[in-house]
Amino acid sequence: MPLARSLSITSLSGLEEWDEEFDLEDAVLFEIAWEVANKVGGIYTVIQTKARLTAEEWGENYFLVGPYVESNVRTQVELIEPTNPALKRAIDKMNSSGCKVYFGRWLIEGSPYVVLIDVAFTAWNLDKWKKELWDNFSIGVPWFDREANDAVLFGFLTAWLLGEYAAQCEEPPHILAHFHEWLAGLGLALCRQRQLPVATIFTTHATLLGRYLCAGSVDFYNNLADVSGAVWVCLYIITPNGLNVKKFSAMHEFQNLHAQSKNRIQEFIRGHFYGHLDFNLDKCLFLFIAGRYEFSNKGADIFLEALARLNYLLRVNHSDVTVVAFFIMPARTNNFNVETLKGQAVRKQLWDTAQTVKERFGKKLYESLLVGQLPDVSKMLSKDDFTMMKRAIFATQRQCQPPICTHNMLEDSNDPILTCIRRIGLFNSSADRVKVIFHPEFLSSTSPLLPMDYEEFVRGCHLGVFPSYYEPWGYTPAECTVMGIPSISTNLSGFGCFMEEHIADPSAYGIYILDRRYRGVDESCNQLTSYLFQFCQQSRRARIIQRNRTERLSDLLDWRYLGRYYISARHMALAKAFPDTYFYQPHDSDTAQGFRYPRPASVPPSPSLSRHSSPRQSEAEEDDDRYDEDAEAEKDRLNIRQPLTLPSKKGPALPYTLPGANGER
Ligand code: G6P
Ligand code: 1S3
Repeated sequence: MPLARSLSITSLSGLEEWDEEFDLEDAVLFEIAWEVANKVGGIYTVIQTKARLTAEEWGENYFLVGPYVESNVRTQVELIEPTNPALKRAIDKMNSSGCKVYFGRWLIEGSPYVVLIDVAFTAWNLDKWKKELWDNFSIGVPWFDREANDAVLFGFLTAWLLGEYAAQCEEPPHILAHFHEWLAGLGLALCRQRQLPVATIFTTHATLLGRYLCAGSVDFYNNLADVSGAVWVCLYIITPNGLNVKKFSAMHEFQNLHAQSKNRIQEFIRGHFYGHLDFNLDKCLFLFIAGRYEFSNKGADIFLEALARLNYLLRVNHSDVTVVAFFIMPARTNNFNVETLKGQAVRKQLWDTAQTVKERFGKKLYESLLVGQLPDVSKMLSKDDFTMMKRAIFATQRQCQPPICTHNMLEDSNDPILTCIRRIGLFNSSADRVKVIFHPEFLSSTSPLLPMDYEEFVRGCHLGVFPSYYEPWGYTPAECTVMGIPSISTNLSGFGCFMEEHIADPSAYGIYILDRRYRGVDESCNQLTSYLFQFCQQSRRARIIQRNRTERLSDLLDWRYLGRYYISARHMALAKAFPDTYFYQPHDSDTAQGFRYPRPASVPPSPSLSRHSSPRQSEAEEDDDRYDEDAEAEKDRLNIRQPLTLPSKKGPALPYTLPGANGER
């Protein structure tokens, strides 16, 4: 019998990583998800960003399993011969039995191997497999449900692959299969039913039941006792998701990126609001919400309501700040609308006119200097120049308000965002201090309207607002954090709870966590309004400091740290399935409280010392962004870095008690 191996971790630069001496050599990890090399939503981000870390741990024995989608493969995958002999035999065997299974390298960080299964090619098995599903599990699948049919095919093919791989191994294999979401989950059930020698893990990222219950009229969180145990499990075992954090060598580099991207958003605004640019773009704040279009689950409802209240507050307080709130949520559309495209065309025309006049002006100036004369300024512009400029100005006249929606909506009259906007009356009028732009399509750098990819757009905004009601984790605020952009999330989202647990004063770091758990909707909406109003009252300097702090939290969201939860789960599963070979040693720190970021060092200890509220400070000083940003940042950095040396060197500090962490089998 092989020696039982224990699992240990070591500390590295303050962030602990698993000890490489742990021998996983003969264990093989299959990670199975419908979103492997196939972007549908957040699960793709989990798999894609985590791949590097997982490949580092498992090397040649890590295989991602997903669906074969030709268009994706053409752009993302290099098809090669299978590297593992047993896997090659298994794939060959399946292919000679009427399947189409491909092997390749996914061209992302970590270059993991992928096994891609063409589910449509095996659709002839569907009825047979559905019958098996009914006979063995009493699960019936309607014939017309494409998604469920794909899940059946994918599940059976995955179980086939794992069974075939086990059969092709010369020695009894140590297979670990990690299934993501219900679309892949059937494979796990079949592994169990067929008693395959496979250790299994299942991760759900959200549940349809949760989505529907929360979006409906059920007061879900106050009636949890009536909800079945299964839903509890789906909602409350949460494994934090990380990101690949890109660190810039210079502290201020991400601030420069903010300024560059903000300029590009401002250009778009100039076009969108042509003829109504009666607000100061330099005092304009960009807020946004983005994600799957689930109006109330993602909190678009409460955000709109809070914007209406914010509009009122800014107006009655005679604020010179203008807020532009973007809603980036894909809906069914018929392409961009004419008025929106026209806005960008008008802006472009103004720009071209200015360039032409500038060139003519410059030429005259040059010629005058060449002959040693100072130019007669009154003659520098010709009649033609004036005519051209007047025509360009006339083109900016507009009879309607700047549009709310950038696209022609297919269901305009009953679209939830538009319906709500009609009710609350935020129509982008001149008097409104809050303007709204609904972009019902994900962003793309090739868009004729707003040619920016999502990352650039986030960098250019001031605040991400994600007041979700149903959000198992929530990547959007995490993405903001690693780019140094403050965000609002809720204590009903995995991200919000995680940050609340780890940061002593989250809002000082630009992490606003809305209470949607213990407050009613109206109260939560007031809280959101007050966060937004406070944010609007900050000076530029305060925003810069806050962004520096936000960005420094990014270590906390790095897979190098959060990957440990997945690593623990994998090691636990191996130890449970193969107790003679693997031994999972839970550490004291598995149940420890974790650690907390302290309050930032540069928060003034007393209000009397606060520079931002100092009555003697002039507005110019407030807005001066040339203060010693790096010194301020360094002060915070020293204060923050320390707690990142996690409490135990023996094991990962797990703020959540993982199931089975007490070692029971
Ligand atoms: C960054 C840039 C500054 C710029 C500032 C604008 O910090 O480095 O040069 O002034 O962004 O900040 P704001 O919050 O007003 O967009
Ligand atoms: C789900 O995607 P969603 O936006 O539909 O999975 C994500 C990745 O785990 C998670 O962050 C999100 O909360 C879920 O909702």
